Amino acid sequence: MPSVVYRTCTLCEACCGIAVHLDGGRISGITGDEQDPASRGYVCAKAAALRDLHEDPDRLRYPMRRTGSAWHRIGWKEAFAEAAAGLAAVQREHGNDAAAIYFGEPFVHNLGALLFADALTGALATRKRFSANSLDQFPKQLVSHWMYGSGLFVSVPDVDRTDYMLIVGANPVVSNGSLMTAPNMKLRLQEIRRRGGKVVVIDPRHSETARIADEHHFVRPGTDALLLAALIQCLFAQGRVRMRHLDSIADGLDAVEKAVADFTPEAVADRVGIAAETIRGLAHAFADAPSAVCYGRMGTSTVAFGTTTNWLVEILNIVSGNFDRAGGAMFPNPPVDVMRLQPPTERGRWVSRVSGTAEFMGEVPAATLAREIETGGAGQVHALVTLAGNPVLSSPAGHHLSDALGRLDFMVAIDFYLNETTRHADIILPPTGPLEHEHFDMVFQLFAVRDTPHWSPAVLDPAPDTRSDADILVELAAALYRTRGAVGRATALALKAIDAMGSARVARRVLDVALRAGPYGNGLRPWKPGLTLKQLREAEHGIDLGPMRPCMPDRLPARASRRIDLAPHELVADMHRLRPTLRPAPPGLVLIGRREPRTLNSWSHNLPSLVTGTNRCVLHMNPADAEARAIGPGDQVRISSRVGALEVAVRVTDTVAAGVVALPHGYGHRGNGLRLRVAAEHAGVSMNDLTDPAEIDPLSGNAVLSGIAVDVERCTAPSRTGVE
Ligand SMILES: Nc1nc2c(c(=O)[nH]1)N[C@H]1C(S)=C(S)[C@@H](COP(=O)(O)OP(=O)(O)OC[C@H]3O[C@@H](n4cnc5c(=O)[nH]c(N)nc54)[C@H](O)[C@@H]3O)O[C@H]1N2
Ligand SMILES: Nc1nc2c(c(=O)[nH]1)N[C@H]1C(S)=C(S)[C@@H](COP(=O)(O)OP(=O)(O)OC[C@H]3O[C@@H](n4cnc5c(=O)[nH]c(N)nc54)[C@H](O)[C@@H]3O)O[C@H]1N2
Ligand code: SF4
Ligand SMILES: [Mo]
Repeated sequence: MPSVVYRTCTLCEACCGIAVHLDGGRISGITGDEQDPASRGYVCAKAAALRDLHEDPDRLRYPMRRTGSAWHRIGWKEAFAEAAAGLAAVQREHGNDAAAIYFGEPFVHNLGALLFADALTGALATRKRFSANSLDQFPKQLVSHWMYGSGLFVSVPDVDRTDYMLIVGANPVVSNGSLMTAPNMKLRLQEIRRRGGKVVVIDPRHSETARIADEHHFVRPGTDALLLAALIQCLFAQGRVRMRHLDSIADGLDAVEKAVADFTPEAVADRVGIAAETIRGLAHAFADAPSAVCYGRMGTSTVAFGTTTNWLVEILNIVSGNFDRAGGAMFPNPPVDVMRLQPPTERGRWVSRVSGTAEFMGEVPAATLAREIETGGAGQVHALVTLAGNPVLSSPAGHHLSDALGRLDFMVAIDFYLNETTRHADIILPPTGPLEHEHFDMVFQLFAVRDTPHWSPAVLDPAPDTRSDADILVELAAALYRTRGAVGRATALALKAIDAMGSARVARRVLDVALRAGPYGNGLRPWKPGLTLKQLREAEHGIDLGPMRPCMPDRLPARASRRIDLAPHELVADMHRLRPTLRPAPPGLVLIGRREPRTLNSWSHNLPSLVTGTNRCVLHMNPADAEARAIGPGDQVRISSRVGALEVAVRVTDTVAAGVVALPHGYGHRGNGLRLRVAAEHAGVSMNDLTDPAEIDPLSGNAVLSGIAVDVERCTAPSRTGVE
């Protein structure tokens, strides 16, 4: 009997509504859900690939143990016991911090994993926590932590109502938006223009987003802080600063004015690569628009001044009067108010022993994981657990990290692929796939341009004797406590209760309580009406709770005394580090990344429907740079940086600025011991064999993945690469 199950796609932050068509217990197709209030039928090519993922013969379903280079299936009980024994042995010998844990990106798309991760981190009790957060958006979160009082209180562009959107270092037409849950960004941007507004893109690439914008300006990678400071300086100089209702709740405006005073358009123009007059024009247009919003993403984050750049984005929105108002930068009102359910975010309770970076939200920089393994002494990492992460391809100098993982005493991977990272594990604990368990997008509601909660039922029954991420986390934690013999009474009881009820039922209970306690709930007063899980489950296409609403100062996190700190001293001080960068840029090429519509970080290349067509792992190079190096279209080149070198085919294109080359990340499916048969045929090379782990944003610890100094030269051997 054909049937349809409605849910959300969990592959990226857009959280589109999908309709999964079933026929005889098999997926016959996946289409956009026309009735989903947020995505209204839109899906990208990746949604259909959820079927490939479900059916992928390479996807692991049962625990595996490695002996030398051979893998054998083992039972779950044995797997948990061995995993716990291996981790406990390392911790017994070297202390708790000798075992590290790395959380990857898909972790935040997985309700069960999110809810039960604390079971495992509690059992491991280690300060060596790493995650993709510090390869991505930590700068933005640290700015929120300092300015508003919580790293979970993040401003989001009100794309549906703005009259002017300044997009800095983001390519939402391809990425489908990030820290901005807004499906079908192409249409949303086109609608800005249709209602008479303007879209302006600042990017060293003439990106797919730039292609549909009114204006695009090439910028020298890593210099956005200078550009933003100049825009803000213009607003002060021209008396266009409008604080509106923030006047009485924001501190430090004078300090901001002083901090940007030297960064005039004339002072920054050469370094940024945009004429002073153009910068001034941008400032005017932004200030004069009925509403405007500046939105910055990866290009503002994964750079040496990531935190300062993200601060200046907030400041531009605030001082132009576009903060906490329709069409500006606003705050969602998520139905599960994660921020209020969590302890306040913290920074600096300890520092990384290898980089000196302050811990933020319990994490130290992912870029330093290899160094933690290689540097002897107290706190050296000897064991690792990865959960939904592939840091060998996603973190700087991944090739070095791969070597370091090979030297660990013990490693456990919670992942369903045997890939570049998990092949180093001793035990792999594979979870069920996304369509085999229930889901609710708790994290992405924090960034949604409309509050549209959506319950996702499981589409298919999991195969017999398989486990969800939630089950694995709980059972591994219980096994660790058993091995150690030391467990508090409350923890023992909690784990027992979860085991008895089943993690999925516990997750539902927790979610129901969280919804009732949230802004649309009944405040946990059963006699009052309000949003419950039952209502959410009955609304199979999701519920539309409306657009973002002004919320200042009521929703400012309590710890910030309901005030905004415009000028956190660390950021004001960082402007002194920024000043010397006004000097002319060093000569030579810099490397940036490039996301492709049919990729998803490192783990989409084994899905046949996403790897059809031409080879996408090619280096884009400006014609002037190619000519200067006698490089022709399709030539094979050697690209080298301080930490590594690789060979790749070139595409000569004026879509990248002169002086800039662009390569996608997430490729490089080479080496022994992988079980990625489709990806192996599209192996490509890993951009992160060139990125430098020594380069981090010192404030947030975020990796620098953009603007890497490289040399490119033509390979002497003739080559036929098929690229034009
Ligand atoms: N050079 C460069 N490097 C980058 C970036 C860049 O732009 N340029 N981008 C960075 C960014 S933004 C990010 S977020 C990181 C991502 O970095 P990572 O999270 O480390 O890497 P992913 O490629 O997302 O790998 C995800 C892993 O999770 C597994 N997985 C998928 N779903 C599940 C699940 O439900 N449960 C479990 N247990 N496992 C699952 C997959 O098999 C895969 O092994 O990469 C960063 N690295
Ligand atoms: N198709 C696809 N979609 C994805 C992903 C994917 O791998 N594939 N990954 C998902 C993830 S994990 C994330 S975090 C999001 C990221 O979402 P986005 O940030 O929107 O995606 P990116 O493609 O990294 O966009 C960064 C843009 O910044 C530009 N850039 C690079 N350096 C600089 C700079 O110094 N200054 C300026 N102004 N611009 C710069 C790049 O050319 C690029 O256009 O995408 C998500 N969506
Ligand atoms: S845009 Fe993202 S959420 Fe939407 S269908 Fe594509 S991958 Fe899934
Ligand atoms: Mo990301």
